Amino acid sequence: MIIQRYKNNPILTKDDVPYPVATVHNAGVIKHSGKYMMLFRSHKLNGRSIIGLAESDDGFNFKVHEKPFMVPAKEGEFAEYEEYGVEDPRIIYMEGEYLITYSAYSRHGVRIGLAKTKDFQTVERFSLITEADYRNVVIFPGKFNGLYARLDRPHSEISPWSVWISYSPDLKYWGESKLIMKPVKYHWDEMKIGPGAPPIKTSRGWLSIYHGVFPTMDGSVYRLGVALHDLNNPSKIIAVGDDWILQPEEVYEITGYVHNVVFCCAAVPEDDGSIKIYWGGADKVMCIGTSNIENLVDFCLNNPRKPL
Ligand code: BMA
Repeated sequence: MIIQRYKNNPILTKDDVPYPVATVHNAGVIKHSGKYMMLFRSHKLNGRSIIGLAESDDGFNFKVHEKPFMVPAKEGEFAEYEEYGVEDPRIIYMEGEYLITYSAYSRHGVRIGLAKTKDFQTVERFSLITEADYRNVVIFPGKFNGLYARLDRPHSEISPWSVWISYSPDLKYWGESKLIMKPVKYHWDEMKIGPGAPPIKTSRGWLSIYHGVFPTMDGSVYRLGVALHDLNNPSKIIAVGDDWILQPEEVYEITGYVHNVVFCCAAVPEDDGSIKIYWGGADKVMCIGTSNIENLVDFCLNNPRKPL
């Protein structure tokens, strides 16, 4: 197994949250001032989602803050687009601040919001950075020819949902969009794929953990895979690992709010070359596993499938 599940999974559940929620899942995690900060999604008891904050000294044992970190905006330009909830945050650090991308749901569809924080005490919404029918936006923690870059996942009726890249000079206006990775027919990711954790810089390329979905008679199965992007030109995919790196196997991944789901929004690289990978189990609990960064890069390179 390329990922070792932590023996005390799940690491966070609704019972750890001091306000009423039905789930704790799909969390972004990043290190801040020596602590691991986790922004997790919870379904409220009306079925709509909010984002909570938990923190930890070791990345495994988290304590949840008394109040949610982000709830749907009540006024201003975001309110109309967050009416149905805020979901699946991803966090990166750049230029002195943390950038949080999240899905904003409303009667108009799902689009992506970008919020910023410096200290995880206060949060400021910056901009809605896509129109409707986008999810899973991860921003690279680096610039390319002066431009920010993101992986995104527009919906499509004609072609299976795929990973695209877009660029921006200011985080607000995005363009130069290009399709870079597609699902493969009769493969574990044949139905749709989407970016997972924000990409991690390695000496051999940007390592990107993504999710892939396979349709079965019993509903969809969500698994995780890895891809490697060129260091200087992230629209070029060097290799995609052919096999999944994680699939639902434990009880807390097979049954929950939505069964057979492992869904990743975060991975934290450590100085010793290990990596902590966080995933939601069955849309209900938070889990962690560890792996080795170079082993994951080898996993892409040794047995690759075509990106397109
Ligand atoms: C996706 C999103 C994720 C969720 C997954 C599995 O479409 O809604 O937030 O984890 O389905 O239910």
